[in-house]
Amino acid sequence: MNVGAWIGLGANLGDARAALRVAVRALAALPGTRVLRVSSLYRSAPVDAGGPDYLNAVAELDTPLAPLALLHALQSIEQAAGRERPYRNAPRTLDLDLLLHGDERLDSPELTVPHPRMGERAFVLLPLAELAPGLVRAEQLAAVTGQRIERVEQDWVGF
Ligand code: A4P
Ligand code: MG
Repeated sequence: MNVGAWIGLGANLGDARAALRVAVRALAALPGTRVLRVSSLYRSAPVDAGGPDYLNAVAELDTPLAPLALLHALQSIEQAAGRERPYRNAPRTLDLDLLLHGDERLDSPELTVPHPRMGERAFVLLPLAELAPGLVRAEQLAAVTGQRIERVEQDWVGF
């Protein structure tokens, strides 16, 4: 049975926009999976991290993949984009986070859903609120107004 899953996409090294476009196509190519919607592209200042500004977006999937299978698929897509992990929150060519997977609640180091930090991050909350306002609370948005973020492009995926 398929479920709705929400993916956070981010990149701040190399051609970040191209990496995010390739990533959305790779998501759409996962077994039985459809990309239902993709948010606008946002430019954001690094949060708890250094390096260049990030490009971020959120995608809504319809997928038969169970949470761990989907996480592993996300990691394969990151690897294919040349992701290296020299240290936590290092600048990256591509980061794919599993934000929500249906009503699933999981809490292990390998996979925690809902994503433990999504509620404190403008680069997740704004694109998510654009697609699904009901998933984001006004207090959460109010708490992240200090984080610099701008919406830079709509319809950037082109598929
Ligand atoms: N993991 C556990 N739960 C999840 C989940 N729901 N989704 C584990 C994805 N991974 C999950 O991730 C580290 C470990 O988290 C994995 O082994 C996985 O099993 P990672 O991608 O290897 O490392 P990371 O991304 O450096 O660490 P982490 O903790 O995922 O950081 P975040 O929270 O993803 O933050 N600022 C801006 N403006 N935009 C950004 O996109 N991203 C980060 C990374 C920091 N600052 C940013 C941005
Ligand atoms: Mg990550």
